[in-house]
Amino acid sequence: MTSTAGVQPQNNNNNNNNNNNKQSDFIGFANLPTQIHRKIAKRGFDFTLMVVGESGLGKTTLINSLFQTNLYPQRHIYTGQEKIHQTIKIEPSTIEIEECGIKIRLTILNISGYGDNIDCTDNYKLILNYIDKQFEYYFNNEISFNRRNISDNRVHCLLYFISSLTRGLKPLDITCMKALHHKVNIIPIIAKADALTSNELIQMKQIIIEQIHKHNIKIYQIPDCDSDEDEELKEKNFELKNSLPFAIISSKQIYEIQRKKFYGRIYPWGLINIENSYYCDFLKLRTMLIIHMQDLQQITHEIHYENYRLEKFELKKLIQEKDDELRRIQDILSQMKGQ
Ligand SMILES: Nc1nc2c(ncn2[C@@H]2O[C@H](COP(=O)(O)OP(=O)(O)O)[C@@H](O)[C@H]2O)c(=O)[nH]1
Ligand SMILES: [Mg+2]
Repeated sequence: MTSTAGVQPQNNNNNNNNNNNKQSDFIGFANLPTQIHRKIAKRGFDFTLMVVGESGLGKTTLINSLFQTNLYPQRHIYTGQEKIHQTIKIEPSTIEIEECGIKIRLTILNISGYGDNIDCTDNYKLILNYIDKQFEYYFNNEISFNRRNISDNRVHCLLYFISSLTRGLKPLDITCMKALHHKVNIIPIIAKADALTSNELIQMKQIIIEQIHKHNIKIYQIPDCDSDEDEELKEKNFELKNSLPFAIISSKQIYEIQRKKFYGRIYPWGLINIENSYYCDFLKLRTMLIIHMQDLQQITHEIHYENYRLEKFELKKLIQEKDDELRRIQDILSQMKGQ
């Protein structure tokens, strides 16, 4: 931990939705192993990230620090009374990034009002509907003539925020994740991990993993690296796989020490750099999103979207069968009437 003496917060008004260095630095495609880089460079990217969790868990702060921007600048803190009447809403925000010839249209869907009401049992339905609607949009485009220019608005990844103040998952978390896990790649996040000691964090991760197994929740499985990938990446990937659920500390405040700027949180006992893996998994989450962005897209297309199509066809078939049956009954009835 760094001493806070003489550390000044920096101005943090980088409200930059253009392609300047800061954002590009983050996505850091230049640093990707050439193989992955080449794969991604071939075609551009539409990537949609959804962020779900109760109010106040740090979703907006994480998005802003993750993408080094101020996508959601006006934050309103709801009072308990307001929360009761608040409805769940999806707030989309899109940034375009281009680096080293790779274009990404990154859409963030921030869910507000989730878990705020007294009865939250239906909260996941809006999210479910939204995901299905994007599948439907894609499907309709796919079967149309203009299929070469389909923009992909399907939700490729969902960061699910779990409160660090409860021991493990709440019933709402279990219900929601179970309702969504066949539709989207879920990555669980322990929010505000600075509320836990190192031992408590280890325990918390264990409890959550056990609950996920017990309730048969399917979270996103980080894939193994190709065998011909370099050793450093393989090692990084192994660490990522063992770190789930990612423990996150986020901040909107930038500090500078020895000319190095970083997002940090200041405590009575010192200052921490949220990118320091000793304190939390912020960097791991970022790395994961970069190196597995393409896999998240592929799983969305090959598994979740395919499931949707199958369901759609099966439903169509079922409706057709019922229609045929109804027609047959009507025929019999009119025959009987005639007799
Ligand atoms: N202690 C701590 N506070 C955080 C962290 N991340 C965000 N916060 C604070 O929590 C409050 C709510 O954050 P916000 O991002 O608006 O939460 P949201 O409602 O989930 O979008 C703000 O005061 C943040 O500064 C964190 O990792 N640790
Ligand atoms: Mg918010």
